[in-house]
Amino acid sequence: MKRRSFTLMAAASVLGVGVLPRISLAADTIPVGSIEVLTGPVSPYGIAIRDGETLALEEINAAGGVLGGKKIALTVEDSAANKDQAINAARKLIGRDKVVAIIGPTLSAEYFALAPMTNQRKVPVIGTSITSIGATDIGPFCFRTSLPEADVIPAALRKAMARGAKTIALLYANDDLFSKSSYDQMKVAAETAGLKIIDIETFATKDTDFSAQLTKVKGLKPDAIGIAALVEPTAGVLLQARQLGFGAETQFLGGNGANSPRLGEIAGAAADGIMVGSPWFIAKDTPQNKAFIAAFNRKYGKNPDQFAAQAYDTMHLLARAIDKAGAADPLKIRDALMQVKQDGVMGPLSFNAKRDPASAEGVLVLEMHAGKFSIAP
Ligand code: 1QQ
Repeated sequence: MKRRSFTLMAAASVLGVGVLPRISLAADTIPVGSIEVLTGPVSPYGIAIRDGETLALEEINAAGGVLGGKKIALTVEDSAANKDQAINAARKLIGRDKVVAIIGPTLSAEYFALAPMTNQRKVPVIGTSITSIGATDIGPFCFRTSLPEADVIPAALRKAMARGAKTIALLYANDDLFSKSSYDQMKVAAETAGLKIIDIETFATKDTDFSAQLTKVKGLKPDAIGIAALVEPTAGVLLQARQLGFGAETQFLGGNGANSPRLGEIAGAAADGIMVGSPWFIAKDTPQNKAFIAAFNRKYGKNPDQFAAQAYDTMHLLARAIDKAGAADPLKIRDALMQVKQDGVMGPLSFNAKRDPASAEGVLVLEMHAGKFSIAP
């Protein structure tokens, strides 16, 4: 035994790292990959996703795994919000780990960068936080369980209008794919609903000074302001808006980037009153959601957010698809993904013919107060 492991170690050092784990993983585990933003300012989303999928993975494996007793082995790679790093991670997961499917990546910019390659390699990729228009059109191996902004934003705009808003200014980060797509959807939704757009301003995701844009917007006195950006710049806009005197008379609206507890952590009271459309809410009164929140708290000592909930459901759905496929075969798993259904923490989940979530019925409008979301009254 000693001698054998020495030989394996010698072989590993000649062939490079990673040989031993490949040998020990062998046939009794099903390799699944995940690519998430685990470092940097975007990491609150990616860490929530990793936590959610890991909890689901543990439940699946504890309940006997998939394919008659095989455990799922999850490898999570950090993309650091970098497109090239995300592509390299996908190459590594497919080439080295032979994953049967990939969950992620976190950002639309990363998804659009890597999905043409993963689609060509015929490995299913399932975005759990991808909300940009057209993501799954990249090819038949491209899925998402997150609702596109087009399904979510109109609900928040309608709520603002029901509260009396007639005019809106839109601010967005024009250097990020999600932010631009979120803005496009805000624009279409406003035009469709008859909310008059009186100004459009842009900034970059790394910007910290929004005073020129906000000063201009203030002079125009819009009833509502839509911010299409990731969480840091959204918080930055809100903090500076309060400094410039915007108060409760202005209804702030956010896209998917704002639907994170991180917004309240950074912006504090400046985020009070911002509304987002959301497919999930912590107080959702279903047995699945209550069990999820209890298990998440036991494991991590904190509450989950939307991103954790979506990732949790996605891992469970993927496990169902692997079982339905009857084999650790990415092609069969792709076909099985088109057929599986689940009633999870988000509600009923299955894919439509375009590999987007089949139903957008459960969309809620949430409003932040003291750093916490509640149902918008
Ligand atoms: C996207 C998003 C982001 C907010 C995910 C974190 O919705 O990139 O599509």
